Amino acid sequence: MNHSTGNFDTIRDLQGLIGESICREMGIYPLPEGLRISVVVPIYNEKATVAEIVRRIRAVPIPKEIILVDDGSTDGTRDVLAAMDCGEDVRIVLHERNHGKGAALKTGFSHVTGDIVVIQDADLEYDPSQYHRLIQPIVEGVADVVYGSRFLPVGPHRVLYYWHYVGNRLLTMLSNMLTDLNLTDMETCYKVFRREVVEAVAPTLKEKQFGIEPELTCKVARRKYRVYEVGISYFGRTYEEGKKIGLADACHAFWCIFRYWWGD
Ligand SMILES: Nc1nc2c(ncn2[C@@H]2O[C@H](COP(=O)(O)OP(=O)(O)OP(=O)(O)O)[C@@H](O)[C@H]2O)c(=O)[nH]1
Ligand SMILES: [Mg+2]
Repeated sequence: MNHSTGNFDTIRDLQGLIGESICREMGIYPLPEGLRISVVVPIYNEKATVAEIVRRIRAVPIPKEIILVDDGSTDGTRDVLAAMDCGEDVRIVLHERNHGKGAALKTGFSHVTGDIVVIQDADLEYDPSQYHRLIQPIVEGVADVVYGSRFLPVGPHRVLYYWHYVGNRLLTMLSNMLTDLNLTDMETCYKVFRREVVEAVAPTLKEKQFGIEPELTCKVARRKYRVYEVGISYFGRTYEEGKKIGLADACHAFWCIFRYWWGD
């Protein structure tokens, strides 16, 4: 189903057929004229998935720019990027050496020009087909920020590490206690912002690695932006399949929750 403005009539027909509220529930709604999203993709050693994630992002029928930030990959990801048949919608930015996901995001944020900014990991854990539902609260004017939650029941979820799940829940709970937000998944990759939010927050970002997730969350809460959550499906990968985040990252995230609660 193409939801873009070009198919405005099809969407209106569908709304007439099954009702506007059911369409909205399914993430089927006409996009505002001229709307464009910016998808920021931090990439570190993702040779096996980077071409496919770009293909999937481009397949989403929403006008967009894609900003690929290669964070000093050494596994051949750069060769894949160099060989990629990129259109004008794709911009590739290279870090000479590895700095971490937070640094890659900050670089990506400095290039965005779209109305809505979506963070997209380069592995295939998060599926771009969910963009319509993710941006919907912003398009409808009720949200400034949307988090895609793996813990709200929508779509398929790969059953994986229990202790990883417990760690995620603990970090989210602690973050909630200090920010007074009732999020269910603070650590999600799918964080979506009105561009104005990124312009206000990005210059202040300090965390170069995975501490970026609690830092972003704390700074959004502190500035009193309107935050929504949307349930997403999740196709987690194992460490053997390339997952890199570990206990040290969880401990650092724990520390960051306090640090950014204490002050910007
Ligand atoms: N691990 C890691 N990832 C980076 C780095 N720089 C950019 N990235 C990208 O950041 C994204 C997230 O990294 P992952 O290793 O998938 O970790 P994760 O998916 O957040 O971990 P989970 O929450 O457990 O799913 C991926 O697209 C990475 O390629 C870096 O220095 N280290
Ligand atoms: Mg991942």
